[in-house]
Amino acid sequence: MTHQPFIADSEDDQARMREAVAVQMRDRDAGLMQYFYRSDVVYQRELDTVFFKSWLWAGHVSQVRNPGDYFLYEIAEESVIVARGNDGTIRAFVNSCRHRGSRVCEQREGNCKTFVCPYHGWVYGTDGALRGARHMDVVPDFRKEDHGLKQLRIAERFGLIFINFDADAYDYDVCLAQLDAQLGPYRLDRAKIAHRETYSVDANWKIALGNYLECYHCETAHRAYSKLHTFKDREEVAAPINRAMWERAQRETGVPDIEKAVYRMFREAPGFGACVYTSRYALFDGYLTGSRDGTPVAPLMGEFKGYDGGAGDYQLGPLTYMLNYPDHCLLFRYVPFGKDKTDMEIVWFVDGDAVEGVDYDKASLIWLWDVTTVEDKRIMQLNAAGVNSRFFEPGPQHPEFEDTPKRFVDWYMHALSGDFSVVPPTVR
Ligand code: 3BY
Ligand code: FES
Ligand code: FE
Repeated sequence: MTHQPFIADSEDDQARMREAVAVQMRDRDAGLMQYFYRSDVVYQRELDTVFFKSWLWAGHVSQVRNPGDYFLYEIAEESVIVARGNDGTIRAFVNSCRHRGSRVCEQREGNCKTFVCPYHGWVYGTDGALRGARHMDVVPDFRKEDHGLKQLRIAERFGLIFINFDADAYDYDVCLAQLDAQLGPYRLDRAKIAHRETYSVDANWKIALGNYLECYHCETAHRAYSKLHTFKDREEVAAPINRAMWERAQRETGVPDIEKAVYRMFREAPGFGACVYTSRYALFDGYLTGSRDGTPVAPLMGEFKGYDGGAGDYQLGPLTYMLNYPDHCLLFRYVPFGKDKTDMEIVWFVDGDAVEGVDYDKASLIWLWDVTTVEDKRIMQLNAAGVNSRFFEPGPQHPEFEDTPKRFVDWYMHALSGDFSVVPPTVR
């Protein structure tokens, strides 16, 4: 699918952006300069070069189980309809009528036989095809088959539905298959969404995402999280605990190869915007899962047979992350709505057979990550306010604790300047 890139930048704006990119690239260790958070030109350009070229998590199969089921995925000024057609296929369409462009579907989710545009009543099937266009038969050469809703690329694996606005995007299913061993056994395809929450943050999306990508802040900002997770710790503290967990992980979870890492983040992704990453890291001794006191909060997921004291960390495309404990999984996604507003969404999954109030208590299930995310929202907003100072100058990024934000900045700068190439993975 082709789209209109934003074309209102003047020559001056473009020259200024090129210069800012050159300055930023000169010091590979520094954090992002203020310009990249504040410029409207940058925001419009990154929608085209980052968001509309990357694989984005749209939703879960449980939201479109039956023919005619649909939900909307919204990002920036775009709205996408994800629907299951009568033939059982899940498709994604731009929610913009092929007549005058009105949104065709207003409701965020539901089930329908057709989508009827509220403006002049054009009718589309759940497969996106134009079925009816009132009185248009008088228009010479009008053919309904030329005016179906615009379709997006889609990839579905592990019950997770991803979309891409770029028709030439790399085949993401091939990339996701690299995580079959480590993600498959949670059986997310038959899992249940126990809760979802949107945290609306007054900060640029790169501030919000940058926060997720490092745990240098965890010890200062997240007391509850840091009590349980070794992620905050230096290699010398975390390495022996992780090694012991990796040794017992297969045995205790019953999942072969659960501890094997895959590193294809950002520029090292198999194709642009098609990142896949996983590694398993340990909780401190005595903690089994990510709950208030580290005790189980739900039945074991899918094929899991026990707790290994570990958690799986995943990247699924550049803007979607998962943190999966043996008894529940969390999905985090970042969605920009303007350069100063980002929705951070969390989806809590439990095993498909788990019943609320019987097998799990929702408040206990969500406690840790709700508390942690409210803490994150506060520091993201303080960060956003602080970088707006005309005296702000980015400092160095820590070589170990801020290694992932560094990889992000490198990828982002390349994408912004139109370089979508990928590089071979570095051995870690
Ligand atoms: O940002 C946090 O609080 C932590 C750090 C790593 C993953 N997690 C989301
Ligand atoms: Fe949809 Fe006219 S804009 S029918
Ligand atoms: Fe955090």
